[in-house]
Amino acid sequence: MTEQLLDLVESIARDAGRTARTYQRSLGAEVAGTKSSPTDVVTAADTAVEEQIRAAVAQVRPGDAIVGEEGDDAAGTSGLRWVVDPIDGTVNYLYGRSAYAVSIAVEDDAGALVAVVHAPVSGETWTARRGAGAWLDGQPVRPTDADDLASALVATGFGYRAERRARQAAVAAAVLPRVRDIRRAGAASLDLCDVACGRVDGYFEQGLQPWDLAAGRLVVTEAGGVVTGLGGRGPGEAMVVAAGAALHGPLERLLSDLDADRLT
Ligand code: LIP
Repeated sequence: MTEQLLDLVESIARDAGRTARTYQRSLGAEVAGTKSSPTDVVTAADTAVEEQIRAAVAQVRPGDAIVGEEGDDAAGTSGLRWVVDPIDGTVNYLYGRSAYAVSIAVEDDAGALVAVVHAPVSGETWTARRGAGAWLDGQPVRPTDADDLASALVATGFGYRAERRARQAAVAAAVLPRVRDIRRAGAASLDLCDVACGRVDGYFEQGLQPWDLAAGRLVVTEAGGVVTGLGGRGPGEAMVVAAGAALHGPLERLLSDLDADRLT
């Protein structure tokens, strides 16, 4: 059953990616509005792509619930819930940059069951099934074995509100001399997938919403990585820390010492 469900999610994500790419190339990704701040933009593509995904789900699995970044929550009767970020990496998308993804997870009461993160420009597609593994373009993926912060390449991101960015910048400044280097790609789902396939050793960010996190989290955990908050708390808006099993502890302790999950 989950194999067929994953195939359906991947098909819908790829179709959505084609729409996003078409908008980006031909129509231009113009700002249609803003949300939490003047820099928290939404484009016509965000809305169109999410509407396309919602319509596809309603046609094939009408009893499923849907939670998406751009639209209203849709209740369901099946016990399954689709968690959708139609274009994760919206600012990259707006500027014609390639680091954005269609991120879709389907959850049951125990969490994510299947996940797809599809990058329309590169075509790379990460998939995961709970208890079965995680793949990039059909090949198994795993995090690095890094266990030493000083040689770790760590990704992070920053929020849309200036007061939160100021605090995040202070945390990043404290982390930077303790690690090899920092990368800021601009799409949480791709940052998480980079952890899963070893393109970075770890990732942390405050401010992620459920649709930023849901799919990438399953890809990381099914690849053998660890995704938590700080101090034994689960991952969420306060903090997401993702890494291979050996590095997660040192990175989580560093961020805890910095009180990095203090919300601003
Ligand atoms: C983005 C995240 C990214 C974060 C950005 C933004 P969006 O999501 O994927 O990690 O740093 O501030 O929240 O808004 O592009 O869907």
